[in-house]
Amino acid sequence: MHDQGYDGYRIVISPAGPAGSYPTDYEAENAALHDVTVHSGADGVLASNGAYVGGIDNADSSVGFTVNAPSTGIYAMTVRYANGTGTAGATHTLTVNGQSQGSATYQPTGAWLGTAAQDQVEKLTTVPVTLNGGVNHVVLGKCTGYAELDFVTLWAS
Ligand SMILES: [Ca+2]
Repeated sequence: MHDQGYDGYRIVISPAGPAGSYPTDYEAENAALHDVTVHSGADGVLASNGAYVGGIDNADSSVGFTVNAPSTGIYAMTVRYANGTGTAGATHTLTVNGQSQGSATYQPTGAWLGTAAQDQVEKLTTVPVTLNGGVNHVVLGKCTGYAELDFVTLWAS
């Protein structure tokens, strides 16, 4: 577990131009992590960037993305995830700059990320996020059920 993870270099190069310059990917394993587990090495070989975040199991478990938006507005955030818990759905709380913006919902994917090819187990869920122009803190936190996170992508909407 590591508590750092702000991807400063990516922030520097994030486009400040028109919204059409999106999408931008943010790897979960590079986020600000609290009470979670990063899976890498052989376990992460099937994930984007060779790693993903699991163990989002406890009430205080969270994954915090520092994202840069070209202007204030509503964006679509797609989350690449796996939910291997059989038929049970899962949710994460969604907090942006300290304010609740609802939740992300994860339908079952049939397996966890370490056990099968990325395209077989990962699925995409999309949530709207309202961002300020500039730097924003987007946090996904444990809510119901269980899901692993690989990366999120922000799109102009
Ligand atoms: Ca990843």
